Amino acid sequence: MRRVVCPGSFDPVTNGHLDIIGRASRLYDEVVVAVLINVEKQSLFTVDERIEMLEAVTREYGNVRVDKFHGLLVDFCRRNEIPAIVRGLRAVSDFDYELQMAQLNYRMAGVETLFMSTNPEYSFLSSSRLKEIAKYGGDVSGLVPDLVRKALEQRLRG
Ligand code: COD
Repeated sequence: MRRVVCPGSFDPVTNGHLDIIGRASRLYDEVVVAVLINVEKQSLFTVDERIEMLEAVTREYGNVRVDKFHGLLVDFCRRNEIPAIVRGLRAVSDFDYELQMAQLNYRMAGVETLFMSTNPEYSFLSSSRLKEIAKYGGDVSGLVPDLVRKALEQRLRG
């Protein structure tokens, strides 16, 4: 079985993430979306809330599983017998960070990283920008699935 992991924070999942996950699901038998448990970073949604949203919006693909991990991504890959990571590249500014991570992951465990270019429709989109727009009452429809938009409204504006 050809399996790949899409790792990230997904706080919350955006249409940019979904575009990468959906395209990966057409290339692989199984895509494992792995949410990082990072106690040092303050997040808007808990890991379980993020997983619940991801499960709901990826259900239609049929071959996407959502999981969580802490520690090193390569250890998660080893435990789950996953030989490759898929990452989205939005702009040159993503490249340095992504290249270092890809090289470290290969060096540590021989896990490959494949890069997918962003859909131009979402190249400007990140979870942090999205939260800022939502926080100040901007319209995020079209940038996130509807259930995420509602969750953002509830969380940020009560
Ligand atoms: N278009 C296309 N792709 C996008 C878009 C968009 N608009 N927005 C985000 N993406 C892609 C990102 O490029 C990424 O590939 C993925 O979606 C997830 O994005 P984020 O921002 O939620 O995820 P990150 O960057 O916070 O994830 C970082 C990891 C969790 C992968 C990383 O920190 C990690 O592996 N941590 C564990 C410790 C470890 O093993 N470190 C590496 C070796 S030192």
